[in-house]
Amino acid sequence: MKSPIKEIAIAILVVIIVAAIGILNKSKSRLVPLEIKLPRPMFVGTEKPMRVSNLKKLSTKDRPPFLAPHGTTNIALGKPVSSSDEAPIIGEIEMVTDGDKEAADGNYVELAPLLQHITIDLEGMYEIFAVAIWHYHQQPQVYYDVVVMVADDKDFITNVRTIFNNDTDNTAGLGAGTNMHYVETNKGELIDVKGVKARFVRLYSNGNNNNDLNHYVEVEVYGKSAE
Ligand SMILES: [Ca+2]
Ligand SMILES: [Ca+2]
Repeated sequence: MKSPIKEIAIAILVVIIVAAIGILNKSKSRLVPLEIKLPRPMFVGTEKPMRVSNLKKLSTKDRPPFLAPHGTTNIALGKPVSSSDEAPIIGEIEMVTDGDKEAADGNYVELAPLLQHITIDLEGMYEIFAVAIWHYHQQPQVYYDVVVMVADDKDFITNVRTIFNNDTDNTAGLGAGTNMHYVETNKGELIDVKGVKARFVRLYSNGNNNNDLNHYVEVEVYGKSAE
């Protein structure tokens, strides 16, 4: 004969286990604000109106918190970077992911004029939630044809997805985008990537409103391992 006490005890145990699994799953997918440490600002606002089409209004307010799953970190930090310009004019390509975002002289890489791109190898498959870009923020400047893509392979053949594109007239020949031009500031440009899975991140630019050159102070990729 079955003991009712034993059956009740088993039932209670089952309830506890189910509840515990529920709490565990919830904490795994819990959204928390991303901690993005900003470099020192070099200017406030723009002195004169800029003659750039489709330009996002420069906000002096703080960016609202960006929510991402608990455990999301900058997975680009210290990762290898390659470039279409193998011998940069100023600086080293490693500066893109060295963790230093300050605007100071000698703290950025300058690539050849017109359309150039850099590619970050995350060295594994990641679920990506945000990409933050600092091209150059010593002075208000707008970069043209900013196109950001992710892919599974370094040659961008497999599973290529465009996550940002402000080349509205398709100058770069990568397809016309719908994102806006923006003024570079210490806040960088934060792209909401919504959890796409990829290993490689490629960023294009095609000079800026002051000259034809391309610059990077830092690029951060926020994600979690997908392996
Ligand atoms: Ca840097
Ligand atoms: Ca364009």
